[in-house]
Amino acid sequence: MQPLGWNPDDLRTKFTEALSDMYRAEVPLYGDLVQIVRDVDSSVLKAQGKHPEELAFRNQLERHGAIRLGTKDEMRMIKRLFAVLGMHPVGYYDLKIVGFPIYGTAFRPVDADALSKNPFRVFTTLLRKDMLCSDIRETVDSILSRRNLFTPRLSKIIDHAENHNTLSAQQVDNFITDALKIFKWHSKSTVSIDDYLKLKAEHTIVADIVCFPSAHINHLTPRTLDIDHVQQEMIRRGLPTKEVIEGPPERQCPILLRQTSFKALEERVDFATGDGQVIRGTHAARFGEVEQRGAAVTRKGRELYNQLHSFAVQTATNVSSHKFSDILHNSFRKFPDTWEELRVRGLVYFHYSVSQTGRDGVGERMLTSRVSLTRLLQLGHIEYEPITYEDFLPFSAAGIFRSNLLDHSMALPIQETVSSTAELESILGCTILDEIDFYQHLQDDSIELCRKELGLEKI
Ligand code: OOG
Ligand code: NI
Repeated sequence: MQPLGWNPDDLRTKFTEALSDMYRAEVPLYGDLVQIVRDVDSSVLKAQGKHPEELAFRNQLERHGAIRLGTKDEMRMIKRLFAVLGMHPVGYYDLKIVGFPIYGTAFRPVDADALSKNPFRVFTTLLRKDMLCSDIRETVDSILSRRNLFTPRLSKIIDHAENHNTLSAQQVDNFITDALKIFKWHSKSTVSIDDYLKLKAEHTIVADIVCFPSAHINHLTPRTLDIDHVQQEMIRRGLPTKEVIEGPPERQCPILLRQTSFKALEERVDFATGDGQVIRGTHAARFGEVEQRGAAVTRKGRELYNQLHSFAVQTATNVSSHKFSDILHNSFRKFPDTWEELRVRGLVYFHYSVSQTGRDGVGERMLTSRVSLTRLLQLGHIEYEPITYEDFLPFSAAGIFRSNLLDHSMALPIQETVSSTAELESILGCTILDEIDFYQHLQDDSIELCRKELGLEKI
């Protein structure tokens, strides 16, 4: 049992709400996006004959955000902070594939119960100094050695939570207040305009990570029931909308993750000159995003996804976004689109449960001790539903980075990379959960529960 005053799920929800309020105040356009999502989701529910109030609480919370960190110490410390919120590293994402000097993971809840309470995740990346030239690396080091994202009070609270497994109500409040400081935006840079421009010339993301006193959250992302509709509404209401929706096309059986965003805003930043003057500049990093989630796919499903997606991308160089969507649709004809076929071909993960017929059957002792899953499904003793994908897609993330940080016309070479998971794990001081193993376990556990409930020796 969690001690009074600290339940990681409740704390995560408190934190998510506080972060959302802060971001809406900082980026009013994000508030407009949230309103669009509410309007679209209400009309979807109405069309289904449901009351908008039925829009579950879980659906109204933000689903994810992202931060970019500069040092190993910051990464290590943020891992400890997220652990207090019940969020742990899942999945390895390497943005070197598109030439960005960063890699990272997503901190998120890992058990089904915690996910159902609030699935909030933070896509967290770390600057890879080994990908910078030595002159830039020195500048980065000297700037970041003076930065401390974590107040002494916050560090103490994290120590206390780890050592005593308890937090008082006051500590919880202070934790939220001080943690928010890490994610807050500052319009005053910590560096001179010359250093900013020098780092920006190396890579926009280096300037974004290094030149500010906080690790400002760069976007928040609510979930929607109809992302195509949201995209149309964003365009209709004049938001600077990203041209294409990232991820798979619209399907009968949604898979993985589809995302769109409004592009990062050009914001005013003051740079001190050292003699009491300030130079005004601008910086674009913060945006608003929407996501629609579908089923988690197996390794085989992911391979097929990658293959069909890259085929579409390669075929579609220099075509309009409209054309791209047609090409993507066509390419994905090869990805089965009924749940049964996806299941039989082992492309998607499912949660299995015993049906009413199954429960009745137990009383009547209708089954022999060993029955196959296929047979149990045929008999209607077991039902299934797809498991929701809770993670990210590296290629989609690359598309989001690209549309927010670079001139859109700038093509990025796709580079072959060797996974540096072990290196990132040693920085974090813990293992990174493989997201596909995670879904496999969820599926296996659900089958095992069915076996027990049906009193079978083997399924
Ligand atoms: C993170 C981009 C990745 C997503 O939804 O794929 C991401 C960033 O811009 O720092 O959030
Ligand atoms: Ni995102």
